[in-house]
Amino acid sequence: MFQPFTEEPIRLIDEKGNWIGDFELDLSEDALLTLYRNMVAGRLLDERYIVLLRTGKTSFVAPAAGHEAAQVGMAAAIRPGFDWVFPYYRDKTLLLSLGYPAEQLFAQMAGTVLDPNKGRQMPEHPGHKDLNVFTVASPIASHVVPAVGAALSMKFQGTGQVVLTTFGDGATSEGDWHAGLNFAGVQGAPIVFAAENNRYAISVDFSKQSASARIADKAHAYGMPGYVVDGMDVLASYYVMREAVSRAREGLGPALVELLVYRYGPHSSADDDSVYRPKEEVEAWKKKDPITRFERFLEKRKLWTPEFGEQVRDEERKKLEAAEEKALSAQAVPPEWMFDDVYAERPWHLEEQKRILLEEL
Ligand SMILES: Cc1ncc(C[n+]2csc(CCOP(=O)(O)OP(=O)(O)O)c2C)c(N)n1
Repeated sequence: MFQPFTEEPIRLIDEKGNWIGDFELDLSEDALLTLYRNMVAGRLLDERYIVLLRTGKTSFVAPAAGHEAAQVGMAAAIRPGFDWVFPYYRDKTLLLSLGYPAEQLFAQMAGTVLDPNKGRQMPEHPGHKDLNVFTVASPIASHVVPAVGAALSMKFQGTGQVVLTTFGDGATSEGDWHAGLNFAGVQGAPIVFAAENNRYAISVDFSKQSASARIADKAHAYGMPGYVVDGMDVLASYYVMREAVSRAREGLGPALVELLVYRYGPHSSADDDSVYRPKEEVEAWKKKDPITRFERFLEKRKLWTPEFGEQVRDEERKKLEAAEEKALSAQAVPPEWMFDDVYAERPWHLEEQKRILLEEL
């Protein structure tokens, strides 16, 4: 349905909220409203994380406001709990939309016992075995190679599963990234590579990252289609991802999807973005907000009013408040848990270290 390697990003909703696709929209009203609700919930979750940081309940946040449409569109295009996701640290809205329980995300941020990973990762590094979510890894692009390996095993076993892996524009300069795409292309692995291109890798802007006009162009070299998408448009993000996922599921091999987004906040809580980008640039991007754009679209279809928007925000805020309360009132992860699950059977030296730690404590 979509042509790869377009010069202009693929768009289905214009900034006024008009549908500009050349095909029939085949999503029910409920499905459209779920996309909306998931974007609102992701934005609110992001805001709460910043409050956790400022109140000393967590130590690190990677703001994701501006990435919601891309992440919600991706989540809707795969089968949660069946397909595998290898995400990166900015994917809270993707994970929430996949059904990752909010209380477990909050518990991961605060290191309480409700974190399925037992508080062993730094904040913004969740993972979920039951949901087939690979634990986020800090070294940029290091998850891309294992994602390809997982996809290849699915191909060999004929499971019909697909892998989705996400990363930022900076990740595309890493050797791992190129090795992963090359191998996936050669082997025809059922994987979709999704670049959330927010134009900056911390302070490094895209012009210093790559001499290619588009990340999607790099797909040529690896023998797969590359799509560039307006990632502030939730329907474009969804439909292009859906096509890439179904190609992979049918055995047609991998694809690279570049979603053009913008992060409104700093790179992380350890960054001051005012030193490398003008405030006016951020403000201009906020005017293209993906949630507002989708509200305009829904309004034209009589599915949205300002009162309804307020109601959705209230409902989602209440759900998140309850989840946060549950997560943060749980016990802090006991330090000795670090010795669990390292090996199937704990070797003598870890027993020894555990004993010493408990004595010290
Ligand atoms: C291998 C490696 N090098 C450097 C870093 C430090 N670092 C953390 S995030 C980041 C920028 C990544 O930017 P991008 O991939 O564009 O994603 P974004 O954070 O913009 O969403 C860097 C360089 C790292 N974590 N791993």
